[in-house]
Amino acid sequence: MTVRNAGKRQKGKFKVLFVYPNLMLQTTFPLAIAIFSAILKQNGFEVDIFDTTFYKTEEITSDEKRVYNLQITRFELGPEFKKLKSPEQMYYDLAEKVRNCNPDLIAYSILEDLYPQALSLINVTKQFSIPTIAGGLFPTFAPEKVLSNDGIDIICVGEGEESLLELCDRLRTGEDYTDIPNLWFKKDGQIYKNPISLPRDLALNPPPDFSLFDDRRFYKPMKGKVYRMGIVETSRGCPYNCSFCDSGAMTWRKSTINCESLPAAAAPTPARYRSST
Ligand code: B12
Ligand code: SF4
Repeated sequence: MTVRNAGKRQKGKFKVLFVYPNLMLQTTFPLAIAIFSAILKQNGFEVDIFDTTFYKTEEITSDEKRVYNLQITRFELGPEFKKLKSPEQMYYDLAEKVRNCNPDLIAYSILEDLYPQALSLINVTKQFSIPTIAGGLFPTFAPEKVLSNDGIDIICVGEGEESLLELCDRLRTGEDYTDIPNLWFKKDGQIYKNPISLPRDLALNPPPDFSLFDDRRFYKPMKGKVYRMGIVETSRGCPYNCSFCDSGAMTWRKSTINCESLPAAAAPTPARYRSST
């Protein structure tokens, strides 16, 4: 087993620090992390997040580029969205976060566009020698590439709900975890691959945990106005196979799920999450 320091922190509470590389001010929150946070908390784990949304990593935002290209209507985010911190501060803050949080597992969720930023964040977290997993679309479709990074120990290929919980359980008790479906890991310079599991039954997912995120993550411009909004997942997967899209390439989930099978609780409605319309 080559995972750094795995099994050395079995006592006390087990903490997972999510790291979310993001485009500047791309405010809609990552649903995967909100779901994982809810599942992990339900199972007695502690969860924290480091999110790069409010650092000035680009000259202008992707939404501002769309305004410039006449794709969307001009909009004005409030003054609280103008207080962005520098990229240098981002690396310093991440190191501080890891020191203060002292996590047992660091968990990255990575989209392809954000892989370069993820690499620079991994350069910071790898100095702490804490077991580190990466999941999401990019590790799913470029697993060897991501796993070849010496700051990444484990990759999740495909869906993470069951694999991440199982991994945390086994790391907490010090058990071997190398047979967990969907996870790939490194050993003696080789990559070992576990098979992909059956698709997750979405009805098993608890309501996403929104409390993890900065409140500004719930605001998004649309048609020139800024709305408070969230994401409700009613299906996963696609039966088609368009060559430019990765949805069809996820062969393990070809059918969608009828939203009627979802519990009402999957669509969170408390006043705190009300729509601003
Ligand atoms: C909602 C959505 C958005 C929202 C929210 C994005 C977000 N951060 O979640 C908004 C509008 C902000 C958005 C923006 C963008 N998006 Co978008 N978006 C989607 C969409 C429609 C659904 C994503 C979703 O919530 N799925 C549900 C969650 C639960 O699934 P998931 O994220 O895949 O996570 C599962 C697994 O991947 C895995 N997993 C994920 N992370 C981790 C981490 C760990 C540790 C583990 C173990 C497992 C794991 O487990 C999860 C649950 O099983 C997808 C298309 C699709 N149908 O998937 C595109 C999609 C993800 N977006 C895409 C892109 C390119 C973008 C942008 C980069 C576009 C741009 N240039 O501006 C931006 C930036 C994204 C960002 N970093 O925030 C591409 C990604 C392609 C790629 N190869 O990476 C997709 C796939 C669309 C497409 N087919 O091209 N997007
Ligand atoms: S673009 Fe992607 S999600 Fe849309 S139909 Fe084609 S394969 Fe399915």
